[in-house]
Amino acid sequence: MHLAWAKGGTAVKSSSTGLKGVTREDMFVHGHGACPGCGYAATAKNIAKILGPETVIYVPASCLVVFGALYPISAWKVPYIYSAFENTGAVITGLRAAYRHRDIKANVVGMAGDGGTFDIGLQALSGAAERNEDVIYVCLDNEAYMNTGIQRSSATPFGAWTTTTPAGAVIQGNRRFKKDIAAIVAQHEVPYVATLSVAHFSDFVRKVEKAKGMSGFRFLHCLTPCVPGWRIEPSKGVSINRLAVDTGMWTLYEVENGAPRVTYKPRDITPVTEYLQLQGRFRHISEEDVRTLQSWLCRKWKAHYDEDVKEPPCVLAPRKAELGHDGDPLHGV
Ligand SMILES: Cc1ncc(C[n+]2csc(CCOP(=O)(O)OP(=O)(O)O)c2C)c(N)n1
Ligand code: SF4
Ligand SMILES: [Mg+2]
Repeated sequence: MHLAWAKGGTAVKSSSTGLKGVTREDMFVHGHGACPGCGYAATAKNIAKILGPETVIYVPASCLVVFGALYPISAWKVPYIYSAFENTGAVITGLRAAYRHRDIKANVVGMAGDGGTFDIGLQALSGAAERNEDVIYVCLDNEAYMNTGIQRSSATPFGAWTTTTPAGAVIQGNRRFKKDIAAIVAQHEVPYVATLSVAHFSDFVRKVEKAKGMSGFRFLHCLTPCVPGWRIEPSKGVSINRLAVDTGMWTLYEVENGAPRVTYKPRDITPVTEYLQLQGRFRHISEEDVRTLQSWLCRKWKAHYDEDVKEPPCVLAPRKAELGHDGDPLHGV
C-alpha cells in the first residue's frame, strides 16, 4: 500500500477544548514513581482514562514498567500484566485470545516504549498487525532507551545526544533520521493508525475514542518528552510537544482503513532551532547539522502537507541558557 497523502486542504484544525467530554475518573492514579514532568506518565494516564475501566494493560520492560507498578504497589486501577521486553504484540494477542475464550469484553492494550516497538518488539508487533489482532498497541515514544540509561534507538532524532551517540570531537550525536514506525505499521493494512501529542488534546481524545470504538489492530504512536533523556525543564514538556508539531518534527495524522489524513496542520513551519534550543540533548549541535535536519524537515513537510517550504534560514539562535537542563531529574523541582 502506498500512503497517498490527501492534499493539505483536508487538514482538520483541532480546537483545544477536548477535556470537557472526558471522564474525571482515572485508571492510572497517584503513587507512581515517574520523574516530575514525565510525558510518558501524562500520555499513559490520559489514554487509560479515555479507555475506561473495561481495559487490560500490558507493559513490557520500559520506564512505565518501572514507575507504574513495583510489587506490591500498583498505580493501575485496571488489570495489568508485564512480561519480556520484545513481546508486546505476542502477549496482547494471547490476552485477547484468553478474553475471547472467557467471553469477556475489554479493551486489550499494550503500552510499549520506542525501543520495545521500533527495535526489539518489531517482529511481534508486525505479526500482531499482520494477523489484524483485535488489540490497541500504544507506542510511548521518548526517543531512546531511557530506563536503562539513555541509549539510542531507531526513534532517536538526527543530531540528538544519547550515551551511545555522544557528542565527540569527530561525530556529534545521532547520525540517523527517525524511523517512520507509524507508516510501517500502516503498511500492514490495519484498520487504524494515528499519531498523538498531549499538547493537542482534542485531537488526542478524538483519536483514542476512535480507536476504542473500532475493532482489529489499532496503533497509537505518541510523542512523550523525557526530562533527563531530553535534558529539559520538567515544566516544558507540553510546550516542546507543541513545538515538535510546529517545526514538523512530529506530524499529527491518522490512517483509517488505508486512507491517510492530516488531522492538524500548523499555519507555517517554525524553524527547528526553536525546538532544539529548549533541549540539552541538542546543546552541541553544529550549524551544519541544523541545516541538514532542517532540509529533512522541509521535505517531510512537503510530503505530509503538500506544501513547499521556503527554507527558513535556521542559523543557530542564541542559546537560552536558563532553559538548558543539567540532566538532574529533580532539577527545577
Ligand atoms: C531482551 C532484553 N534486552 C534488554 C533488556 C534491558 N532493557 C529493559 S528496558 C530497556 C529499555 C527500554 O527502552 P524503551 O522501550 O524505549 O522504553 P523506555 O525505557 O524509554 O521507557 C532495556 C534495554 C531487557 N529487559 N530484555
Ligand atoms: S526517565 Fe523519562 S520517560 Fe522515564 S520516568 Fe523519567 S521522564 Fe519519564
Ligand atoms: Mg524509550
